[in-house]
Amino acid sequence: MKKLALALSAVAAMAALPAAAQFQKPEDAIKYRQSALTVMAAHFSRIGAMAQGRVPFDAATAAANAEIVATMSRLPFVAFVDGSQGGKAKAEIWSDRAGFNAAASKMQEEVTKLAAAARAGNADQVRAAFGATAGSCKACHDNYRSQ
Ligand code: ASC
Repeated sequence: MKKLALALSAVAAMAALPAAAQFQKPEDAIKYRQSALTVMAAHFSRIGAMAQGRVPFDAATAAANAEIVATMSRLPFVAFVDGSQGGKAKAEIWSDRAGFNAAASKMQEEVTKLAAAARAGNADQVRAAFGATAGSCKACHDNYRSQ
């Protein structure tokens, strides 16, 4: 537990560093944000499989995956640093930063609710929170991600 707390506070400290201090090259920032989003999606989809009834609901599995999604959801956005336009990121991220930040915050709020529902072990709440979270992913992708 102590190790986990240390690891999580290290993640929080890194996320708070200025982006320019974290990435030597724009490609590093692109790789970092894509990797974080990929890991987040992998764990989110495991909850989706339960929410959509493709696998039986298991509270501990939902909670473990939601915890990872919540941690990962804090990481990508510091990597949309100036000069790192590229990957699937649309130019609107840089021209409409306020809108992008709002979409990111909305997703993080929905993920927080998803994690709370998963910790409570309530399948109906997890299902509802999964849908709301997926909606927040899609809303951001529609405006800020190219296909
Ligand atoms: C996922 C995933 C996303 C979102 C999005 C929701 O599982 O990888 O990017 O959900 O598709 O619309």
